[in-house]
Amino acid sequence: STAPDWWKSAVVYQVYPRSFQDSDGDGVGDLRGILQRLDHLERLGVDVVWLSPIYRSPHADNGYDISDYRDIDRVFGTLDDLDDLLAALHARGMKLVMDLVVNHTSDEHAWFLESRSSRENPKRDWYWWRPPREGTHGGEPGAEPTNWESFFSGSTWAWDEASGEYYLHLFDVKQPDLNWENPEVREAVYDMMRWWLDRGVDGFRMDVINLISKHPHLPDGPVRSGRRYGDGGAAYTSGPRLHEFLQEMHREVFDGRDGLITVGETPGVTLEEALRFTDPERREVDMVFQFEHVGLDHGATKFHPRPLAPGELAASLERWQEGLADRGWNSLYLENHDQPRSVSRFGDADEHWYSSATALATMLHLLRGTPYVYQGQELGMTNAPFSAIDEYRDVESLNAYADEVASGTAVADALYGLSLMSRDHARTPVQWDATPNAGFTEGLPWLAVNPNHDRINAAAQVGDPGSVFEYTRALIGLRHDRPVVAHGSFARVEAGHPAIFAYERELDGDRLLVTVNLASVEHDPVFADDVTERWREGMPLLTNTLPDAPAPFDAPLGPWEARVHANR
Ligand code: TEU
Repeated sequence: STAPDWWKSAVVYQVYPRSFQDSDGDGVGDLRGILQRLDHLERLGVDVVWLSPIYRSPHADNGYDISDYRDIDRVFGTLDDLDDLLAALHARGMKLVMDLVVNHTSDEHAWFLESRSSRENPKRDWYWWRPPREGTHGGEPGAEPTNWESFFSGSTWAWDEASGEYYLHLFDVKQPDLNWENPEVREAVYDMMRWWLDRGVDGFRMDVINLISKHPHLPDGPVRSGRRYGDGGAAYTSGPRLHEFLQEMHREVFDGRDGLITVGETPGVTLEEALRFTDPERREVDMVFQFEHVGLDHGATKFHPRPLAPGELAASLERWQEGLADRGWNSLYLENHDQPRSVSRFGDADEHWYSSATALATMLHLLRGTPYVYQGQELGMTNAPFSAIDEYRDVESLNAYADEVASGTAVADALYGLSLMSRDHARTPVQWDATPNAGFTEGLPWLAVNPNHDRINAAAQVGDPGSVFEYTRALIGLRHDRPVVAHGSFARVEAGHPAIFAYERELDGDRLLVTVNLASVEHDPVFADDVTERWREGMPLLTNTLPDAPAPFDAPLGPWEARVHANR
């Protein structure tokens, strides 16, 4: 895997360390816990492990608030543990990607403590400090320098009484935004990145990297009717110097190093922007996480979701396949630590759990791009059945709930939104076995284990050919065995119903036909004559209807049936 674009045929597995495996009984997952579970990852066949943040942190946002970039938080272990994990992954032929959270630090980071200490401090300008609006007094409602609403509710500005100014925080009040306009900030970040690469890590997943360049005038944003705060997105998403900063980072950090993988997390990114990020000639990042398909079901807010129409998900993914067909590269994901479980959200976890989990996996893994598997997705883990607010832990959920209830939403309605969309659904402990804490911990888990771990767990699935795990493993194997999966072209095939997502992949005469019914009802595919002609002699390669014999390519599709045919 020394080709410069080795990551095109790789599959990445995301570990959310807090919820993966606890080794010391404190109820929180840790690095030694991950070490104990490497057989699972190796058996699945993944090439790269991405770790959500394990750095020193007060955990206001589960580690996305970093107080020391060069040390491991005690709850997760030590630098020695990290070195051991890195060596063990490398020994098994897997790479390690670290989370890079440099849009903001923790308010407990030494840089911010200095910056906050006085207006004259040399690091004052490392963050975004601003006086109250003209004619107002700091701390009073409406005195904030802009009207922007934080991702986690409330204003993006926190009043600092001692130094008499506000600081900017797009996320939690404990996550002050770094000022990337200041070259010292950028140099400090690049230096830290080089330090990790020198230690042997293989790349970075860059948290909200498209928010690092703010419009220097910090203009107010539009306010939707009935809302107190405005949407500042236009002022800080894809800001004026974003690509300059990323190209500088590439020169300063990545040039001359081989075998790395970089992925930018870019909420709200457009197709045109994604092309700018991932066009290899621009030397920015290898790929980005776009958000279109995970925003389709958002209503007025993400906590007021709407059901998707048949075909909406497929149409969105198709658009991105087409858009990044010739230049650039897609990352492929349905889940991460911020999203509900895909089988609950896009599938049918109640009536067609196995079929819909495997249908979604088929669709995802055989698209053009680099697939990301989020821990537990390979087991078909589902949303948590939480019904009371004290079962939730996530700052976004707790703040949104408080906000809703304060503005008059009925408690039951606010809870309903969380029951569909809370980030905590992705964060319940990995279900290793059917024992009381699912094999995750000997102690009290920091977030409740999903009671369905008695049915849905790794011990029951690994080695069972009819399991979501083994099916996912087969899909990953296909990518490794058949270059057409990684490198082939993509073309959607019309199949007569929007809920049928059918597409062809082609590379040097090797062809695949992927046909997935993304619905809980049967659909009969209707193909054009040229397609029928091409696939009449096709050979079934994979289907999620075991133990039934594989059906012909144009047979009626049962609920969530998926099939893959090859031309040789
Ligand atoms: O997320 C950024 C982001 O835009 C979202 O996906 C976020 O979860 C938002 O609240 C969705 O409503 C990244 C991290 O993945 C997330 O865990 C962090 O909380 C956030 O940045 C701040 O670091």
